Amino acid sequence: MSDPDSFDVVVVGTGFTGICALHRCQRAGWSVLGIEAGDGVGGTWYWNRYPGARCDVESVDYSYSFDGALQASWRWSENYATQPEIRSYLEHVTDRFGLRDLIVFGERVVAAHYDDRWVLTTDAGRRVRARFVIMATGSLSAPQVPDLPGLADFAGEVVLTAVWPERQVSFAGRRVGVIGTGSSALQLVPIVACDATELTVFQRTANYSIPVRVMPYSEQDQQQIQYNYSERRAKSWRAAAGTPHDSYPVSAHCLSPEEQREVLDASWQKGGVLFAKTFPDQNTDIRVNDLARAYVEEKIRSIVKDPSIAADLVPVDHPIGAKRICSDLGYYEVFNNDHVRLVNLRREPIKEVNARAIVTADREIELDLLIFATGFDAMTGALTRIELTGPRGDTITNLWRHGPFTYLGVAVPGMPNLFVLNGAGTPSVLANMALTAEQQVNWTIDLIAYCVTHGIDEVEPRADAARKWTDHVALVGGKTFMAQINSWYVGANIEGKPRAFLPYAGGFATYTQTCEAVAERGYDGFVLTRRSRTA
Ligand code: NA7
Repeated sequence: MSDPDSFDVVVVGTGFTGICALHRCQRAGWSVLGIEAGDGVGGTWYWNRYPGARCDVESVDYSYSFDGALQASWRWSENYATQPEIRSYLEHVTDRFGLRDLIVFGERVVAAHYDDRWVLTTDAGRRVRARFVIMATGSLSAPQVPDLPGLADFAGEVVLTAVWPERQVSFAGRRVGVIGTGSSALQLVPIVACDATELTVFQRTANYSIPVRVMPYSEQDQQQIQYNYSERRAKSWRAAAGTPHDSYPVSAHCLSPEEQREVLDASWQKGGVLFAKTFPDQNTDIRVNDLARAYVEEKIRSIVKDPSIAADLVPVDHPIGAKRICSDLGYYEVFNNDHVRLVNLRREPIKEVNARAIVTADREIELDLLIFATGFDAMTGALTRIELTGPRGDTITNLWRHGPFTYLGVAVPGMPNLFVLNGAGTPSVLANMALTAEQQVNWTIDLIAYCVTHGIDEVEPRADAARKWTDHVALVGGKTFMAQINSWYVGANIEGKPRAFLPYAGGFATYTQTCEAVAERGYDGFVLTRRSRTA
C-alpha cells in the first residue's frame, strides 16, 4: 500500500508559481502535495491585501498563458488589476484545474531535511516525504519589520501591509502613521489620507513614483486582447522584462531637447513603471537617466505646493529606476493636505515608540494606528527562514552565508532534488512574475520528467557550474545602476544580510535561452545520479 504521506513532488507555496507547478505535476500524473501557509491561494497576493494593492504590470500580461481556454475565458475588469481581482483569478485557476484538494492550507513548512527523500515538517507538526521539492516560496514573501525600541509598549493598533488583516482596518477618525515609502506605502497612503484625521508618513528614502493610468477594459478592449493575445505573449517571451513593451526606438542623444521632452511627456502619460524604460539607454547611460530623473523631479515639485515638502519627496540618492519605480494614484497630491505630514527620517530619526506615540529626534507624534510598509527579506528570506538541510548536513543559511549560490537560480549544490523557483539568480522581480512563473515551472517539470524517464534518482548542480552562474549573476547585475545603490535588490535593507545582487539582470529572454540550452545539452552542470552509478 502506498504511503499517504509520501509524494513524488511537494510544492511549497501556492502563489503564481506554486499553482502553475501543481497543475503541471498533476497533468504529469505524479502524486503531488501543495503546502500553503495562508488559508487560501495567492501567495504575496493573498497576504498583501492592504487597501490600494494593485499590480504594476498590465493584467493581460500578468496572468497565465499555459491554457488557452483559461486565458480566453477570464476577463480582467481593468488594465492594472487590484489585489482582490488577482486573488480571485488565482482562486478561479485553482478550482478550474481541480487543484484545491491537492493543497494543505494554513500550515507553514518550517524544516526540510534530506536522506534518500526530502522530509518536510510543518508548524502543525505534519511530516511528509517527497522525492522532489519545489520551493515556490516567493520573492517578496518574508516580511520585515524594524525592531523599533519600545514597539511592544505601543497601545494603538499595529498592522503590516505585507500581512494585512482580513478584517476591516478603519482609518476614519484616527491618527495614522505609515512607516516606509516603497510601492506598498505609496499605494496605500492616498487611501488612508481620505479618512484619517491625521496621517504621518515616515520616510527614510524617497522613491520615484509615476501615476498609473488605471482604466476599465471596455468590451472593445476585451475583444482586442483576445485578438492580439498570442502575438502579445510571444513578444513577451522574447523580451527582457517579459512584457510586450518597447522603449523609444532611439537613444535620447539622437533627439533635440524638444523631442526628448515629447517622449518623456508621452511616457508620463502612459504612466506607471514603464517610465523606467522610456529611452533604450536610460538604465545604462547616466546622462540619459538624468534627463528622465529631472523630468520626474520637476513633476513632483509642480504637484506638491510646499517647496520644502517637495524637496524631501525628491529622491537624492539613486538614479531613476535603480530602485523599482513605484506607481501611484495621487501619492504626491496627498501632501497638499493640512492633515498629512511627512517626516524625513534622515533628518529626524525615530528614537523610540511609547504607549501612544512615535518619538523622533525632534518630536512626539501621537498615533492610534501604526502601519509598517517596510518591505521584505527579499528573494532569499522565505527560504532561509526554513531549516533546510541537505544530505551532507549543509544548511541553506550556511551554503548562502556569502549570498545565494545557485545554478540558474533554480538549483543549489548540496540540496539535491530541490528546486527554488522565481528566486535569487532568476529574472523574477525584474520581469513579469506571472510569465517567469510559467518559464520556471516548465523548465523544472521537464527536468523532473527527464529524471523520471531516465531512472535518475538524484539531480544536483555541480559546484563549479553554480560558481560560474553565481559569478555571472554578479557580473551582469554589477553593470547596472541597481547594484550601485542600497536596496533590497542587493539585500541592503536587512541588517547583516550579505551584499549580493539578487535577481538576474541579463534579461528574461536571455535567461530562458540559457535554461533551454542547458536542457538541450542533457542538463549539463548537473550531476544526475542513477542508484549506484552516475549519468
Ligand atoms: P519596499 O519597496 O522594500 O519598501 C519598504 C520601505 O520601508 C522603504 O521605503 C524602506 O526604506 C522602508 N523601511 C524599511 N525599514 C525601515 C526602517 N527601519 N525605518 C524606516 N523605513 C524603513 O517594500 P514594498 O512592500 O513597498 O514593495 C516591495 C515591492 O513590491 C516593490 O519593490 C515592488 O516590486 C512591488 P529604505 O528604502 O530601505 O530606506
